[in-house]
Amino acid sequence: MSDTATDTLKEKDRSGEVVSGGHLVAKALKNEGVDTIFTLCGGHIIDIYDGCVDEGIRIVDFRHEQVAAHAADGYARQTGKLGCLVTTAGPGCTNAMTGVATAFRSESPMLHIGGQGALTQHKMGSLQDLPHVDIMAPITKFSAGVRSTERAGDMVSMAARECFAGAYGPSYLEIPRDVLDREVPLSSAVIPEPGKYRASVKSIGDPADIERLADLIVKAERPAILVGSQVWMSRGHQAAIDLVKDLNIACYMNGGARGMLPQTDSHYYNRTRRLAFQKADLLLIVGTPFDFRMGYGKRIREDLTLVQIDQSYSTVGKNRDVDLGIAGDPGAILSAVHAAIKGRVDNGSKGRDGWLKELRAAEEAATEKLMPLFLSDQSPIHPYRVAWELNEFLTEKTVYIGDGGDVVTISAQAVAPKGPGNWMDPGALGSLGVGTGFAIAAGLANPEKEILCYYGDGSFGMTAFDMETANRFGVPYIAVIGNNSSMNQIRYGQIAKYGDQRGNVGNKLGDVPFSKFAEMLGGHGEEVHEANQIQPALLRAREAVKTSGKSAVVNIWVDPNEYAPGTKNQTMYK
Ligand SMILES: Cc1ncc(C[n+]2csc(CCOP(=O)(O)OP(=O)(O)O)c2C)c(N)n1
Repeated sequence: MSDTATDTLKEKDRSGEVVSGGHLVAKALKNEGVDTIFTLCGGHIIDIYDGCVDEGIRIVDFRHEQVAAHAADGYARQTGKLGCLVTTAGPGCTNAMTGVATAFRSESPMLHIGGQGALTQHKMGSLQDLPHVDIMAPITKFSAGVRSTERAGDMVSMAARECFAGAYGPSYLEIPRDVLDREVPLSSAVIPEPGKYRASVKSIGDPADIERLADLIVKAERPAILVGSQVWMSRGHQAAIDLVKDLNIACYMNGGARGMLPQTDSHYYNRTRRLAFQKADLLLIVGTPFDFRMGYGKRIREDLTLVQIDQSYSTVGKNRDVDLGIAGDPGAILSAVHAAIKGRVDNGSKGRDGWLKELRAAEEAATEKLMPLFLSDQSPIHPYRVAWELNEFLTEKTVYIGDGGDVVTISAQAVAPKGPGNWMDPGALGSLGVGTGFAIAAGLANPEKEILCYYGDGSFGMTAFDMETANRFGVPYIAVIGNNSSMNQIRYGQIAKYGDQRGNVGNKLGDVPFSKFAEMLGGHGEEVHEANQIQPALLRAREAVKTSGKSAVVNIWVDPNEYAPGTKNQTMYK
């Protein structure tokens, strides 16, 4: 057996009698259903790559760990399986933190495996040494170090299991270089068998609560449901769709659940959430917390019957009292309630037509009000017009990713993804820079889909260089930039508070012709200055991506003096 703490160049033993830590990691990842790792190389982690080669696990290497981390998160969102990020020690880990933290606040199941200096050099000041386990602990569900080669695979399984315990989320595992490189007899290694180390997470809570909820639903005259990201992440969306349609319930979607119902569905609502929160007699909140995006629950009428279903026990009733709370799997719970209702003589669905009509009329009125902005042909281009054109452009097979401040907030007013999983956003951490990693992940997970990322110019500048990674791995995408040469979402509040002179400080960017960036990488680029040129440019970009296999950039110059309503009343801070 080699002592790889000192002999890092000793040729790998391929006899099959021994196995190294990196190979055990790869075996355990394979058992978890991981088919791809997202990474940026470093001497501490290369044995994992060698293991992945043996196990047939695809290695997607990036130019920045933050992007790799967002991609691992995005891959989990898109596949419903464990995402896996592998980074080297020290800066490899710290660069990835924003991606891991984004997954933490978005409840996305990803395993981050990080390198560390050799155990034999513990606390001696080895290259890139940092206390990773401590650093990562507050932004993961589980953070631990692997202390022996024999346990490397076992600990991967343990960390992966934690990612799916309750509300999903990330885990971190630090593996010292010598632990990873050391070769041990195969017989001494612990490798949990697939399917034998997990309980089902499809729990429905107390069956009596299912009956109670069934009662509440059949008796409700004005029910509404808000379906959140957990429902998509746990793939409970079909159960939600079946319930909503059969019971005739007004359905609102947020986060990853957007696209679950298409805009054309009669139960789809999105502009009347506030009204529904005020006028419903029964409101079901499923898989989304009462956080700032929900005004901490304050916008919901006090005396309606409020039911909260969540994967996490500790999210139920947080910030807002509820009448009934159920912790468990959203899809399993909704299916169980639906089944319980099927036995009832009258499920109450017919009596709700008037309520749905009332909401529909309000939806239409709200859309009517926005139409002049959506169709504005002003110059410089109104950001609402971009949002409208993007929505017109989307197909059932387009995954829409939003990465930016104001322009992206505005886009949510018009863009309605046309299928489940076709919406990706950073979630509660509000991290700019998710777009490029998400786009690559979405492309790798869905080779048959078109990927479009709408960026602010500030956001595009943060992580765009990994567009080269997208091109290198054959997953080109359409990048659309709402370019206002500023960090507008922040700028608005600064101008309002400090006036024009002091308000334009620290938020202005240069005028960058980003189309040239796509061209530099061998792709198609366009600069768009007129509203009527948006759609033709998008269509040309679609064609160019198909024919060239390279990402395209449509750089749309938008009016820097137009802002989203949420930015104007600073909803995010209330
Ligand atoms: C990583 C990160 N840094 C800073 C912020 C604060 N922030 C929120 S919106 C915004 C401006 C974003 O500018 P851009 O992407 O160009 O979109 P715009 O608001 O101009 O439409 C900033 C800096 C953030 N959310 N995330």
